[in-house]
Formats: sequence, structure tokens, C-alpha cells
Amino acid sequence: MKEKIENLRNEAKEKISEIKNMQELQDLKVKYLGKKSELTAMLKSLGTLGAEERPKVGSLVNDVRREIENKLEEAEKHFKEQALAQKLEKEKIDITAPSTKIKRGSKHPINRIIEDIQDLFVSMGYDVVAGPELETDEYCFERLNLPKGHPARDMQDSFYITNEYLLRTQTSSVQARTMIANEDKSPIRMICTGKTYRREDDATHSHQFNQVEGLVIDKKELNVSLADLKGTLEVFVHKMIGANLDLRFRPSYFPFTEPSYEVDVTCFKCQGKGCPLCKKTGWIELLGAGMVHPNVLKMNGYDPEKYSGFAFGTGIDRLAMFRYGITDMRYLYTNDIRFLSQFDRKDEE
Ligand code: FA5
Repeated sequence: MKEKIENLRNEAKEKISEIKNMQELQDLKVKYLGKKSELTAMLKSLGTLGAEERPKVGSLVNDVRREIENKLEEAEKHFKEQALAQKLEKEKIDITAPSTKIKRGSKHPINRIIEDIQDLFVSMGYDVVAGPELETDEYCFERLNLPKGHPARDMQDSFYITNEYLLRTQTSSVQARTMIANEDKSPIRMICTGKTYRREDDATHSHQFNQVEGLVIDKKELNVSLADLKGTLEVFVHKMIGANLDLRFRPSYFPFTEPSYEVDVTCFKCQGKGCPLCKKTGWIELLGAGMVHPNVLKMNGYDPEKYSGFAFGTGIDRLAMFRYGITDMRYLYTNDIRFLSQFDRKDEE
């Protein structure tokens, strides 16, 4: 028995000295120390030995086990150190090398302005609502006092999908949706920002652009007036694009408001002197507005004898042009990262 143990010890030592990798080490661990190893079997069979021999053999088996364990531990330590050294060699970091620049994303200028508009109007007690971009003729035109065949439909060149559905040409469709949805016909104070579409394309007109619609309706005795509309628009435009800008309220026509106005702002490019961008007028149109037409109130369930209100619709892309001095609106849609990444800096100025 003693000789067998000694042979095992020598055999294990020799095998351990020849190990080449961790897998071989694991295999030897199982072979010499595992549950089914010869040494474990010897320990289990100690009971069959005589009382004198038992402690001697037992202590020898334990010595050999410990010795093999130590040898294996040493080998394992050696392999781990070797692996770490190889990893460090391979993954050497040169802390003096110039770093690669991490590209920071930035918010699109239109989204910046939309967030600012929403913050401003929420601070004035307005709700922010939304409506669909694929709109029905009914909400985009008919419920806004623009029946089929009305000449004013030519004011907006539309993308029709079917006879009944089109890409909305104006967020005014959300005026009608809000009035209809408001079943108890209580007062309304809402804005809606969103994409709108028309067949247009030049430096101040895009086929896709963004509008913000505003609608205020309240009981007649509260007398929501043109003065309220003017004051609201002045605060809005001054907060968005500059406190010193002149606004020009020009009488105009929209079928859904009476009276109606278009509001122009001094051209940011020529400061009002006249240039190609403002078509030599010194002004750029920013929005349409007016007092909600009694027909629109009636068609959407509000009694014009009891309620009155104002509405406005502003081009957000035009606001972006003014705020950031962009001379061609179409840059906003070209997805040129060099153009789009400059606005963090511009907002900090
Ligand atoms: C309207 O769209 C009316 N719905 C506005 C309105 C709302 C009037 C509520 C009364 C009451 P207009 O077509 O003028 O009106 O457009 C309003 C604004 O949207 C314009 O002043 C302009 O700033 C912007 N806009 C219009 N067409 C384009 C376009 N193709 N590209 C970029 N901005 C445009």
C-alpha cells in the first residue's frame, strides 16, 4: 500500500511538472484529488486496515494529497500570472496617445424651439394637445369653414392621399378636433405643435414644415379680444426670437377667423432694408391669426352667442430662421451633421 502511494506521489509530481495549460491542470486535479481518484478510494478503505497500520497509511495519504494540492496550486498560480502578463502585453495602453474624439449628439433646432414654445405656453396655463398628420378633409378644411370647392382651398396646395385623406396642410385641423372632443363645451386654452405639408419649395417654404397652433375659447362675458391675441403673440414672438423685434399686424383673410391678420417680423437678414430673402419688403411673414369665426364655433359644437375666442398658427421653421439666422429653411431638412451640430453653441451665445 505504502509503495502504491509513493508511486502515485511520483507519478502526480511528474505529470504536474509537464502541464501545458489550464485544461490539463483541471484534468489532473480531477484525476488525483477528485471523488473517484485513487487517493480518495484509499481514504475510504482505511477501515479495512488493521488498527496499527490505519493511522500510518491515513497520514501518508493525507500528506500526499496535500503535496499534490500544493503543486497544483503553484501550477495554477503560474498559469494565471502568465495569462495576465500576456493580456497586459497585448492590451498595452499608451496614455500619451491622443484620444479619439467622442461625437456628441445635439438637439435639432426645430425640437429646441418646440420645447421652448411648449414651456412658455404651459407657463401661461395652456394645454399641449396633438392631432394626426394624416388628416381628413373634414377636419383640415370643412369644419374650418372651408367647404369643398371653396376658392380659399387654393391658398394651400395639398398632398391628397385619397379623396378624403390628405397630409394636413395646417395644424388648424387640431382646432376642430379639440372643439369636437371637448364634449362638455367648456373653455379651451390649447397649443398644438406638429408637422404640416404643402406642395411648396423655396428658401422660406418647405414641403414639410412645422406649425404651432393656438386656440383660446371662453364665455362671451369674459370678452376674449383682439387685444388679448395681440398681447399673447407679442409675448410669444419676443420670447422666442428677440425682445426688440418689431411686429406688423397686417389685415388678411382666413376662412376660419374674422377678422384675420398676418403677422410679419422685421427681416433678420437685412434688418428691414430689403433683400432677396424678404423679397425686398423688409418683412418676413411669421404667422396667421384672428378671432375664431362664428361658423367654426357653430360647426364644432360651440354656441357663438355664448362663446368667443382667438386662434393663431405660426411657422416654427420660420422661427428657427429668425432665432438662428438661417437664410434657407431647407437646410433644416438636409440632415447635414455639420449644420445641425452648431446649435448647442448658438443657444449658449
Ligand atoms: C395657416 O396655415 C393658418 N392655418 C394659420 C392660422 C391659424 C390663421 C389660426 C388663423 C388662425 P398660413 O398658410 O399663412 O396660415 O401659414 C401660417 C404660417 O406657417 C406662415 O406664416 C409661415 O410662417 C408658415 N408656413 C406656411 N407655409 C409654409 C411652408 N411651406 N414652409 C414653411 N413655413 C410655412
